[in-house]
Amino acid sequence: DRPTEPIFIGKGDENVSFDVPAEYLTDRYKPLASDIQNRFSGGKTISITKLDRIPDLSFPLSLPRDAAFSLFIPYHSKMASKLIEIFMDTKSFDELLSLAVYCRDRINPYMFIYALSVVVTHRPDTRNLELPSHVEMFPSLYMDATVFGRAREESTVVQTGSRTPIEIPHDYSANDLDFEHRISYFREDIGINLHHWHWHLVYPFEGPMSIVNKDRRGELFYYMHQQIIARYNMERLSNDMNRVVRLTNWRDPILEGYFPKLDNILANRVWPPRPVNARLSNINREVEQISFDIEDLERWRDRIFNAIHSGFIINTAGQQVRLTETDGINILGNLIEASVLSLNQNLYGSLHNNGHNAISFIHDPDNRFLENYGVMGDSATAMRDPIFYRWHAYIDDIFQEFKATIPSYNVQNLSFENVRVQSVEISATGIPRNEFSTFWQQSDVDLSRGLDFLPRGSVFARFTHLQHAPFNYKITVENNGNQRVGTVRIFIAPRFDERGLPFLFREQRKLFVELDKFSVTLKRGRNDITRRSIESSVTIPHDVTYRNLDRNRPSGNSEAAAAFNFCGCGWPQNMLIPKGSSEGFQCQLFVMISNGANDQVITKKRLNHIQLCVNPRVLIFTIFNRSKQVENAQADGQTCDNASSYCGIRNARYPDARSMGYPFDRTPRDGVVTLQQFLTPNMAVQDVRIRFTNRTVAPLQNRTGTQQVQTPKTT
Ligand code: CUO
Repeated sequence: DRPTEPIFIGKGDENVSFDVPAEYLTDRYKPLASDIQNRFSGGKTISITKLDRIPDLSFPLSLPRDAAFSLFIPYHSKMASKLIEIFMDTKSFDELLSLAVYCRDRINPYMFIYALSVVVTHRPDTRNLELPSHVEMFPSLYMDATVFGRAREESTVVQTGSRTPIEIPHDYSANDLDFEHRISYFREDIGINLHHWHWHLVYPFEGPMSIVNKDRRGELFYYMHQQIIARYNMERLSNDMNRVVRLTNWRDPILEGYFPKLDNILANRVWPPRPVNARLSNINREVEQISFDIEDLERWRDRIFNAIHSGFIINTAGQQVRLTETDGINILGNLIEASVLSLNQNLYGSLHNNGHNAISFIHDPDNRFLENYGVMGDSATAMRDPIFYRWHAYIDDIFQEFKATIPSYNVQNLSFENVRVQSVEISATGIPRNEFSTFWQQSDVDLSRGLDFLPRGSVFARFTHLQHAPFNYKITVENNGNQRVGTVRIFIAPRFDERGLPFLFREQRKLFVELDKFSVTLKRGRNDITRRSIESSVTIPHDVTYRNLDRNRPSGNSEAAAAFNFCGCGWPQNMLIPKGSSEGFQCQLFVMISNGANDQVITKKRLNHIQLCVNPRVLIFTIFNRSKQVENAQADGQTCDNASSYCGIRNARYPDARSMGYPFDRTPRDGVVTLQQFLTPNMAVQDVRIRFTNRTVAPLQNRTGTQQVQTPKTT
């Protein structure tokens, strides 16, 4: 009399059922239980322990299952936070699994998955689990809606093994009549959007303090988004576009429109578009319990600028808290976002989050048309919209305003005594020295985990993304002191502005994009350092971004499967280098070696941290599948440190004691006008070019977990 509920896993044709306590079934499924069991029996069965007491879920249950859930809406994020707390409070893995099964058919699925993902990635007994990629669980958030009709046809009519991937055309959301469309390959890149979703999963702004309160979280909010803007601007300049214009006047019409072409399968709606010249207005939507005026945004903005210029903020007790050189940026990051760590939300509000809300509800500010939020309302989709960058350029400018109030780095802050960087060059097979080669590449992603129709089995979508040929850095360093540890910091920036004039340092510094950062031991005398592009501290490898994309990937409980699946936060390796241009976009590669003794962080292991995700139809199986491995895993075995520059390190403090963005995060010292004048002997600059070839490389058939990219022949 214990009916079995089917749960599919996406890989192959396996299916797994849960032996669910009868009391757990919802009223709708109770009468159907044995029928369902008959239809799906034959796979593995997993027994679920019945809990004696189900905790009070009434608050998270108050969101309808088919409502659109947005973390930017405080009412929703508080519900998710409550659910996270309830999951975190379960005493054992079995209890968590049981409660998750109970919730699965009751709680709003998007909230359920978000909350469980946060929990799974932060609990010591689950955080080593392998979870499916978000794009496989919710493919509709990441690609053109027409793909799914075609996938349905393919998977219904054609047998597994004979199916051909469904190609997503390059120009599915607009054409070149829209000027901004030139750069849609960046905005709509699946890996970039996955990174953003993961970042916000690792750094939620609401939730239990044990999860939210991570080392330098506010500062990382500033830095990771600053780097997005720097990267976007470099991408724009390489496409002959101007740098993004800040969204400053919130009463003017917004020039950029965006029509996402995405389905919102969970809410059974299409994602609302935003026509050109839409205007922001006061928001008052009872259903999401959200209301604020444009004037509120302006008031918060003015108070924040006031605080920056006075050098302190006022906390809730009415006391002044100084915005110091070391902590000021972290305080401001949390205050402007705003996270629950904001020292005074009454006074400074929630500028950034409500900017997202004002934009995402621009088409229906009072809910008279019963429309959901637009793509700006979800971290998985926000980066598709050109307005994201205008908004974040504005937010970044506030942080820059603060950075201009703290002391500039003097020569001593930048130098490393007796260390001289003599040269830096980059090289790649078959490509001229100091040139990067970029081109298009196709990749496949398995849609079957996120589709709920039969028959099962993989069905792939094939998308085209930017790629570059892997390259090496060669750095020659002279150390005239004793053996020491240094930190190598590598950045790249464009040389010329929109008018073709060389950048002045005060502008160029904001465009420096971090490419890598790592420690080296410098012996006395000459040191030749070689570093591969795929080792970058800002990126994760291609196959980690797309996870199960590899058809030949190791599976099961093997160590190999575990090692390549953990850490989903990280800039996608394929987007490390901007597109450049066919003439060769001219850039400057910058290398600095700073004194490792000053950069080091005393690492205390923390109990909380990290990422991941899950789909109602997939997740629970996945947890179970890995439970054995969890028992055997060392508690802190995996550090997830391969993209630490933008994502931090799991269970540890941010690995660099310097201000994030060092040495470019501050205005230059007196007398420095050009990059050359900024340099100290432990730095070097090399002119480089990024040459784009308009060719498309076919998907790799045999992936092994590391990136293998062929270089196309130049025509
Ligand atoms: Cu990442 Cu505005 O913070 O989207």
